[in-house]
Amino acid sequence: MPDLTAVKTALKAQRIELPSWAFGNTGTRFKVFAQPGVPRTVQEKIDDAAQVHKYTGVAPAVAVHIPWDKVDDYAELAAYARGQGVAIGTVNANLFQDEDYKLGSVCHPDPRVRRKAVAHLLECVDIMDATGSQDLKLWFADGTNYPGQDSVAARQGRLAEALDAAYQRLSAGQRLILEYKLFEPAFYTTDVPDWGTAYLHCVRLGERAKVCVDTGHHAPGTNIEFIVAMLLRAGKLGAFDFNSRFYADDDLMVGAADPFQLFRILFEVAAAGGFDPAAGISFMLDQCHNIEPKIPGQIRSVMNVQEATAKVLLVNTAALAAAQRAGDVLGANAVLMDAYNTDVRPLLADLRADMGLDPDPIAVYHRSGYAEKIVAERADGTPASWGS
Ligand code: LRH
Ligand code: MN
Repeated sequence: MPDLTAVKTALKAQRIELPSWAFGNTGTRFKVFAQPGVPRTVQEKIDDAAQVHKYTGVAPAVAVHIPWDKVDDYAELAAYARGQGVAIGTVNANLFQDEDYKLGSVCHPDPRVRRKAVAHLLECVDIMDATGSQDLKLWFADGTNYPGQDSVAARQGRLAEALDAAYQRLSAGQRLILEYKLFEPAFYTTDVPDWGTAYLHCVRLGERAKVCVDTGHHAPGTNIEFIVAMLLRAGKLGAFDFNSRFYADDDLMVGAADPFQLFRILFEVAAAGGFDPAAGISFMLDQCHNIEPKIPGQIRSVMNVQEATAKVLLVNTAALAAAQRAGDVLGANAVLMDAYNTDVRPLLADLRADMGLDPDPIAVYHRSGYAEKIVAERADGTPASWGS
């Protein structure tokens, strides 16, 4: 049986990175519903993220998105975050909201537009130098909508050139994380549509180029845990963008739509030793709380990752290996399902008590009055949004 002390130690060492943009107003192409108390500045986004860390103890970093989180002094921003008990994490480039990028950014047919896009990638590395961030995360909306619109091969060449420029700008300890997505906003080809394309570019770039698996970026029916196992085996899994979906890139709370899928994905992470911080995998949330309150939504999401992780760490791996060796199909499946069907909430409540935290992070957050405080304090000014 798994050693509960080791399980607790691993859970205490878990680090889940929060997306700054989850605290701002978000929505769909139909409507962005504004919520009262939403941050107006990146500092207020950091304040809200710090609330999630305060009550969960495992969310000590905030990923930023440029220019959504643009400031004059990024070193000062990093110092502000430290003052709030968190760190500035992954720096996400944004090459999908500028008028020039209609036909793409780094893959655009026009070299002027490509130079502009590469300049933004290099600016993001400058920001990493100032914040002390390790990861530059690149997701490209680039693609085409109609057959014949552009050359698939030519666009891959342009993409490779831009990735080379960004990779060569990195300093020791910094990584390039390439995120793939099947479609949207492009609806015929996407230039980085799947793990294979991302993997090929990362292998060509070098050791510090890794793949990001966003759990909402696959065709329906895709076995994501198989992709995770393959990337882990190749030493090319750098990060997760966790969320969940019923249909497309719904960006719902991780584990909400399909908790068993999250369990299966994290089981492959555990099987490859990926929870060891030395494995260098960053576990980030990438979500939008379009209709639900944002801070409780992030707290619930962190708890969903903790619960799936605890279940995975409770798998009796010795019994599983024995059943697998014996070809005992049902026996092996039962070992996994026993762990999955284990109610780990008491274990996590104990863990929080051990960490000096309230066993119920959402209840203690509501009791804190922070939600009412920010509604009152932030009544004026312009709420942050992913303003396209
Ligand atoms: C693209 C994506 C990417 C981010 C954006 C906010 O769908 O997953 O990771 O840059 O969402
Ligand atoms: Mn993502």
